Amino acid sequence: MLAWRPMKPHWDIFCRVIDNFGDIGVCWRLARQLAAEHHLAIRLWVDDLNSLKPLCPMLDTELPAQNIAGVEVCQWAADFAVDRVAGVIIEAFACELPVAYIEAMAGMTPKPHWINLEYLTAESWADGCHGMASPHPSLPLVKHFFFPGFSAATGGLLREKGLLAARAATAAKKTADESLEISLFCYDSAPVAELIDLMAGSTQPIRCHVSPGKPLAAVTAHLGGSGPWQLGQLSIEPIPFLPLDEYDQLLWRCDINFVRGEDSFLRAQWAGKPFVWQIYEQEDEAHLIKLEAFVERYTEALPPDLQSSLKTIFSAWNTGQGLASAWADFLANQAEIEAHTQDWAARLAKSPDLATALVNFCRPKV
Ligand code: TRH
Repeated sequence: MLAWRPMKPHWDIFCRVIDNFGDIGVCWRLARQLAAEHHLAIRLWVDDLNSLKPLCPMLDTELPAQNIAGVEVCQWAADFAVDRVAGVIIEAFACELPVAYIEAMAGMTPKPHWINLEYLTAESWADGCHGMASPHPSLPLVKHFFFPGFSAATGGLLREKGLLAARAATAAKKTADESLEISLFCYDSAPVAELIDLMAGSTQPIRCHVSPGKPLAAVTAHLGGSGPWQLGQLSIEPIPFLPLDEYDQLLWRCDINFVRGEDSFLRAQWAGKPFVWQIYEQEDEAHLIKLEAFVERYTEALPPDLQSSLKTIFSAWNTGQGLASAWADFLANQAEIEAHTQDWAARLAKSPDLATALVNFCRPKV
């Protein structure tokens, strides 16, 4: 006899790629997790499948729709036609849903949940804005703002179930290696040339893995050629863009990770290794306030010397000022910074993850 199974609730996630990989990185990660851990029928609408391809090589960019990892990945084309309205709609980063879809939402009873998923910030104003309702000016619809964040008053952070356990299991297998392994993922505005010169003066062997695109462009601008390069004890190796989960493995394996934007920045925290974050630049240097808000939170439990060491390296990497002394100090405190980052990740992991918080937020109220 066939067992009766309730239909999976439908969620639609809309993602418009602004630039780089962060918008799609966050949406793809969230979509996968909602499907795998919360057993939801997820459609991910992406306007630029080419930006997802490097993170998810099995994607066929020619197909209008395909099922990967339990997610229906759909091309969000200009001639978007509404075939059904989901119970929960996630508009990622205020990407503006198709007008026809909004009108179809307004015709539903009950009305679907409409969530605007915002960018991650450690700034305290996110506490007050998380969950805020924004009624549509003319239709009977309400959109809610969902803020990822570091405090209990926000929607939390993306973290897959078992992530820290998987990291710990990999760490247990790592063999001792005397070289310092570094991953480099940054924008081309970072002081990469200065970092290379500093690393080249090291007496300890260093292996630096450079991601393609802007990080590699910054390295080649300084060294010429196409690599790999050997400068004294420093070897610099261009690496391919890794599928999402393989990138985690790289972050877990390296001793120091240079990361950027939003998603790699968070993954470096889950990796529990010393990391240096290059924040995505905004107009009028607004990003520096966002950077400071994070660094304050991340370092608040530390003694003044370690606090200063971290503040200095984050500032130097983002402003290009004072990298030489900041780097020396960061390296001198590497072991303490690693212990702190492990504690930080463990502390963050005690809060509900973002996907679970979203599911709870959109649970039908009885
Ligand atoms: O690529 P980013 O700079 O992306 C963004 C966007 O620019 C976005 O518009 C902006 O608002 C946001 O930053 C703050 O950095 P991010 O967020 O780290 O995204 C990179 C993604 O690529 C992330 O999901 C990790 C993934 N990745 C891989 O899967 N493999 C790799 O080898 C690398 C280097 C990254």
